[in-house]
Amino acid sequence: MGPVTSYSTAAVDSVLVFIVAVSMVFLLGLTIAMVVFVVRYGRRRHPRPEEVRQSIALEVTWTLIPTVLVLAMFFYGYAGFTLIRSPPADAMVINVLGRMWDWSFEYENGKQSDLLRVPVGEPVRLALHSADVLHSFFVPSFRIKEDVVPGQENFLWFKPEGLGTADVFCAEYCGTEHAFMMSTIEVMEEAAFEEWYATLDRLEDHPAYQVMDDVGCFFCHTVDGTIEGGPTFKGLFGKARRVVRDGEEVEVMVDRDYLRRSILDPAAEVAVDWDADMPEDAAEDLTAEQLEEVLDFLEIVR
Ligand SMILES: [Cu+2]
Repeated sequence: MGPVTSYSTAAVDSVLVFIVAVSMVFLLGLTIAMVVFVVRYGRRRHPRPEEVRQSIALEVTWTLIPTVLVLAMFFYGYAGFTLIRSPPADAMVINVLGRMWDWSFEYENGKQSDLLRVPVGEPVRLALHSADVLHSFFVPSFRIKEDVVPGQENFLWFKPEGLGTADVFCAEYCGTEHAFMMSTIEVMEEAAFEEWYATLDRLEDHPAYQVMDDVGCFFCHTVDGTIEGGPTFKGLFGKARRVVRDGEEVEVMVDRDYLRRSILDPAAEVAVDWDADMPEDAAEDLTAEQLEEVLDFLEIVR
């Protein structure tokens, strides 16, 4: 399954295909004509040059055809551009803050997230702000990109088609970790989104919280950044960390798979700064569904 697309994907792609197709036809036609002329009118077959008189018909033709084609490219492109620059008035507004070197998102109800979660099929307007330098918000699979200029609000809008994820990059060089300034758009079912959107401003309200409390996670792990026996959950998700795996130090991304492995088999990959003393049977009492809920929880503790 490829990344999710937006209404704008087809608008941009059709212009691109049109321009490439026209260019290919001309490239091919001109190349063939050139070769034919070289062979046919070369000195060997045509030792005496001939004077060519003007041809009104020819001149009109080769002026008109490119003019029509260029205008078609312009209007085709302009239609797509207008679409991309015209967010519907009822679009959900999400504030985007770019800073060296990450993206964060704030919703109309004050909810904050590192991931841009949106419901499928709904128009979303992004209000782009920069906390420091020039960034650029780029969603390749949506074919949209916009500079994020400090001191002013820029905008983008999209309407995701289908469930799944789309990558977000910074497309304006903004410092040493520019290449890591990435995020993800997660397109969710309307109901799942509503549930996520409405809950959670208190972590204690998350369905996994009570489960984790019962299991004893919070004896060693905090959600507020303080350090007890083990690493804090705050800000853990989405970061890279160095772990020891089979006696070798490697770098891993803290994603759902890594966290699942760490919970089910704590000794398999131990972060370099920590001792391997998490109980092996920590997840013993969790059902598969609860484990996924715990992962949901760890994803939002920020
Ligand atoms: Cu940037």
